[in-house]
Amino acid sequence: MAYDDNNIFARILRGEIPCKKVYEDDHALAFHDVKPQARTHVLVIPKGAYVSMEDFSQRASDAEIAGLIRAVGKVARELGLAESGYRILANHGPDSRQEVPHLHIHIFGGQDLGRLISPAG
Ligand code: DGP
Repeated sequence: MAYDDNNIFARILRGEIPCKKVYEDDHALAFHDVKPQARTHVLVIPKGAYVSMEDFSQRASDAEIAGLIRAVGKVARELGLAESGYRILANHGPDSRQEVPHLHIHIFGGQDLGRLISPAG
């Protein structure tokens, strides 16, 4: 799938659409999800143009990959979730129901998140 320069997160990165920013560095931007699904729900995105983890894991440089993963850990710590715990999730493709075609790692926390179980089939 080709990267769409006009997806909503590309526009947030360009500053065309506002976001509630929680963190930014050379490789990553983190902001609150507009439709939170937990008491704390933040998205961490790479600054590069990657559709999803499938794309990122193939094309991103080691520095970009390290930068994104370090940012996820840092954001979770800065949100005060390191002790209580958190869940990360990245959707790729139709079966996951990925909506925004720019890689984003969800961080959920601030409450008991329950078990991650969904019956197969
Ligand atoms: P996914 O299903 O993994 O593609 O999740 C997309 C998430 O992005 C969803 O939880 C809602 C969030 N989202 C969509 N549009 C916006 C927006 O304009 N701003 C912010 N902050 N979040 C958005």
